[in-house]
Amino acid sequence: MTLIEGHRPITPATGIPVWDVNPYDEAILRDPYEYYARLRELGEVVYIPRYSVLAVGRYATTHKIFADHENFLSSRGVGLNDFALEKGWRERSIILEVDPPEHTKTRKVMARVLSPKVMKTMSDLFRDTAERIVDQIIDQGTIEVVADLAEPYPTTVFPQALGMTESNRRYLVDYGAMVFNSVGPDNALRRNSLRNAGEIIPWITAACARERLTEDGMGAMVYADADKGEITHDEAGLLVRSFLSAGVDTTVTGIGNALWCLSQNPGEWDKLKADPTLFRPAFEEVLRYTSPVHTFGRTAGHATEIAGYPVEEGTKILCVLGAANMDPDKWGDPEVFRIDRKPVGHVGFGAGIHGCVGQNLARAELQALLTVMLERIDRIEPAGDPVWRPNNAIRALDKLPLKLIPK
Ligand code: OVM
Repeated sequence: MTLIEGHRPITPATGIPVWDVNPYDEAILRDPYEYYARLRELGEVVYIPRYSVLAVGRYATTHKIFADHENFLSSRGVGLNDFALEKGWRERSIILEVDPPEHTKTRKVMARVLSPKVMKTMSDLFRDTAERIVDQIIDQGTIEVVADLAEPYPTTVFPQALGMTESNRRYLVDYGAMVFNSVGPDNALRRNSLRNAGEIIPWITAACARERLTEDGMGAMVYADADKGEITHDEAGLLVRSFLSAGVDTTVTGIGNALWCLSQNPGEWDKLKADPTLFRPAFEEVLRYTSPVHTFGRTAGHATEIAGYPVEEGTKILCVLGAANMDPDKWGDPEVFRIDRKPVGHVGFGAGIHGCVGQNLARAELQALLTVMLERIDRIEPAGDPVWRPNNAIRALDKLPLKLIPK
């Protein structure tokens, strides 16, 4: 049988609206809000013939699919390729691309290493590095956020927290782009980011080896759990790889998107400056408003249903988190960025058993950086048009010129 994007084509159930759209069109990836709105308007679930997939964008249904890991599997890949039919582009992740019971064991190890208690031990590192980088950019006056701040900060603190003895900013950023573009179809974005795979994957794999990691970082904690017999030593290496896959691009994007939101909404910056304890709801609102991971998929493990429509075994479902986070049936004035909204239940970190295990680390990084910025910078002003960097799974900036007005 001929596969489409590595999965079996489906015949959608009668009544499911058909939409001739390419969700991975670069124009949509750059400015997705109309696509999100149309997807929600069309129905609970939509069939997209171009890729023979279903897509969901209403909040309640998207959340329900993420909560239902028994019907909607991760082990067949969270992109368009069905791992039951074809091998992926790399050895599969043993936390992202597995179901229970395999998932339970690796998730427990990662949750312990990424616990709030461990995150507290990182706060000096996060704060000191933020001070150093913010001091540098203040002297510049006008900065380009992505190159001057959003990429440098995580690629400095994160490898240190992990205990990497040798780091490479370009490789880490490019590997992240590769991981997330690979969740999409075989388009130019995916092919271009995979071009350097032959050079980057061996570097990443080598960086995950125990002897390349210090004895006091998160990587060593994962290997210590292997010593205790909770996981194998090979599995420890793959979990360290998950840190490198999921921990860089996402936080780079979080920083860029946060500064985009705050620079476009100076009143919200002022509110936060006046009361930095609003950091937490402010960051959750950035996640709701920009959905750094805009789309992740699931695969129907057996015949099931979505909103009453039958769904065949093997169906790929695009869960459009960006659309769910903007659903007016869930959020009042969803297109308004309000730092005190407290958007409880947003799916920016996903939901259910696969919900982001690194979210405490992400918050700690963002908190350290934003706190230092709010202490030292009076105002931030756009200094040119923002440019988005299309990616099949991530909504990230390519360029954000900003003027910093120090206190
Ligand atoms: C992994 C992985 C990769 C991408 C994303 C992710 C958001 C995890 O390799 O485990 O979580």
